[in-house]
Amino acid sequence: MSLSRRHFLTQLTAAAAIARHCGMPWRNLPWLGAPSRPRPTAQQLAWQRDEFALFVHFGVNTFTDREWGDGTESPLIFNPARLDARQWVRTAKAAGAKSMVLTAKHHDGFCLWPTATTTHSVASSPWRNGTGDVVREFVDACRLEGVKPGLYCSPWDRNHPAYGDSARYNDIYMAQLTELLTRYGALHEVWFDGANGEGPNGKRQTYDWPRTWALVRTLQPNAVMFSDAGPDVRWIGNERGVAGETHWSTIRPESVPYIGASGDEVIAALQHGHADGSVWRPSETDVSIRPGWFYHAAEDARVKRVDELVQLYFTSVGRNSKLLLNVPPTRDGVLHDTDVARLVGMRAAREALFAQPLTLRENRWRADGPRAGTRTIVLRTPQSLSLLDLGEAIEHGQRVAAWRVSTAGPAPQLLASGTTIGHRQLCRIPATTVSAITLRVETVDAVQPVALRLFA
Ligand code: IPT
Repeated sequence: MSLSRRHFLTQLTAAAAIARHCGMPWRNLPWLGAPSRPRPTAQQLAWQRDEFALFVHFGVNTFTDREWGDGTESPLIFNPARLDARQWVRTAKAAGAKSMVLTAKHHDGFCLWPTATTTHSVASSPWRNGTGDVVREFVDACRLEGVKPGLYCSPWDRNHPAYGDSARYNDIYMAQLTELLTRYGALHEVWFDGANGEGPNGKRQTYDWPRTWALVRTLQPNAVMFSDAGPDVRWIGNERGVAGETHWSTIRPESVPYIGASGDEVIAALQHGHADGSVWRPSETDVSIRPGWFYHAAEDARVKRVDELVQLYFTSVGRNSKLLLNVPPTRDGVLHDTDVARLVGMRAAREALFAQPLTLRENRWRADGPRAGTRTIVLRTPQSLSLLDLGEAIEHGQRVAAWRVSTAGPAPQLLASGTTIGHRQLCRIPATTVSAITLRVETVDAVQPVALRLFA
């Protein structure tokens, strides 16, 4: 059988399966011949469908009360009395997170694993008498609890003497990444921070990103790579936890010319993406549960409230992004009780919001020409509606550019409207008693069914 015939039959089989899911004859699915648009790899799709991950900032800054160490810290200060990575990971699970990212090396250059590239690591610390490995304990805990591990390795290194001697430091950085990417099993995400505070008279390092990304692709082919410029996942453009209301997973790569680029146009591109973007690069919304990224006892009374954490879920996951929520371990090496309680509360509050799906009598979709569609939902009885949960089948790309939800009937009442949908669009509305609903979407090219779930 020729490849093209086999490809067509595969497409047809997939279409039939989706048609059955949507309760419509497959031949009505117009996107079989739809113009091709960027779409996620299997790894990007799985990464986004996880929706929520925990970030763990831990290192010498935990012991100096700083946010950016300057590389002069002594390894002797690193000595968490009761480090418990199992507690970190169990907390992540209790919060509903599916993956985690640990800062294996932050800007101060202190390595949380024994490395051959520098003595500025746990091997020179009193912790576990210099025989400890935080990265090992973290990935082992993740695997025991079924949570996907990711690692952050700061390109900026304020301790290593080679930093600024670009060729030499790039070799050092490749060696550090090689240790992290080969010793600790499969990784879900590799995180490249673009932060760099070197002033004009500071050390100027020219990184080799093609070499770096090729190394990760080779050693960890199933990991997604984060940075402002991807290649797989982009930054959202702020640390407040707020994705743009219009939010495309596609982007024009030239709009973010390099990692660490700033300026209104770059931030707008990160915040919103582009409908005509040539690459699929979904966003990660990173934000901390506390004012800082590292633990500071002075911030124990400033941990975000449950309602604030739920709102972050709506402004990230609810806007077609992924939430990476940072929770910093204390100097003892455990997550603070207050943080744990707020994370557990966030999950309970989220689950309560989605606990009462409305009971439907009818739920049908129809394409209205090549670039519009309508979903009509009839309820079994009039019910109170306060939460809309919309979603595109992003495995086929993202297409919706405008949507609106109204009551059905002779005098439709607009309940909510927006622009993009993507993986997920969450919208809270004032409680309204409804009997039937219509969702109308307009797309940038071919139309595909859009899911709509209704909650009390
Ligand atoms: C900022 C970096 O410049 C950016 O590249 C990205 O890594 C981001 O952090 C992640 O939050 S630096 C921050 C002080 C805005």
